Amino acid sequence: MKPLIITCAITGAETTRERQPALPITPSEQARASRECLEAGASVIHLHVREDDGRPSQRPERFSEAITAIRREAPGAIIQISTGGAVGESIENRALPLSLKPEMASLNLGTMNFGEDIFYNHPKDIVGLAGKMREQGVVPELEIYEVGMLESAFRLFKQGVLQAPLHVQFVLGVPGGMSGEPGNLVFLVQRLSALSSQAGIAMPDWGVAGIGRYQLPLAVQSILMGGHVRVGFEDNIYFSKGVPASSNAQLVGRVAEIARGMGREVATPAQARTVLFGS
Ligand code: KMH
Ligand code: ZN
Repeated sequence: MKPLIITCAITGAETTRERQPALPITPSEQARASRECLEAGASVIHLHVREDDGRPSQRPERFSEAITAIRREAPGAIIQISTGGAVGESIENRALPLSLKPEMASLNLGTMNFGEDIFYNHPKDIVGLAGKMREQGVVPELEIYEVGMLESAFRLFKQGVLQAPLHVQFVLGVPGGMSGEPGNLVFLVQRLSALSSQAGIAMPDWGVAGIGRYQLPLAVQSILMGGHVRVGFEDNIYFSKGVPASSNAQLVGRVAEIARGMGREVATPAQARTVLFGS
């Protein structure tokens, strides 16, 4: 099996300091959290930014400050910026940080209910974001919340909007998307395999981000199934039932330890770059 790539979604757009006191908000807090995550076994940082008062932001200047701080303190990190932003953010603003040419960016493949909100991803906007990523040399990570979005991704691949190798992240457990029950991940991976064969491409690397209580069981399942893992305060603020995690790195460290205990090597940032970009 390939070494395990651990992504940490350190901040997100919805988690608050009130609910998770260790949430990194400022660029220097995000840089420190990223360093700790890399030391604990992560290689990719999924990045949202906030203004100083905690409001979610897509301002490129703020992304630039955060990226500069992270590069200084955690130089190996693969930085993946969010083009999802916060629910309700305009598509124009969501695209803005792509101008910074990060190594990777998230690309959300469909509209869905998102808890009590609606997360809008119009087909033309998905195509538009994918085109901007291509222009800027940014590698998309495909955020898949249910099986229809996976099928949409392959439609876009056939149309030439997306290129191989595809990088798939199953995000399971959002109320409105597929839950994180074990059978759902098995089904999605089987569909990914079948769709890849039909499209004549190698099985893409894939990972899973479990929301809330699904984070740990899906991580373990993914380690076993040969996938990669995302953890972090964007998706889950608890270490165990009712016990908040002390840091993002604590969540990363637990997954790294479980993986090593199960005989799966944890990727360094250099190894993760080889798996993701072939370089
Ligand atoms: N904040 C969510 C509505 C992404 O980063 O691309 C969307 C999200 C996905 O976080
Ligand atoms: Zn995100």
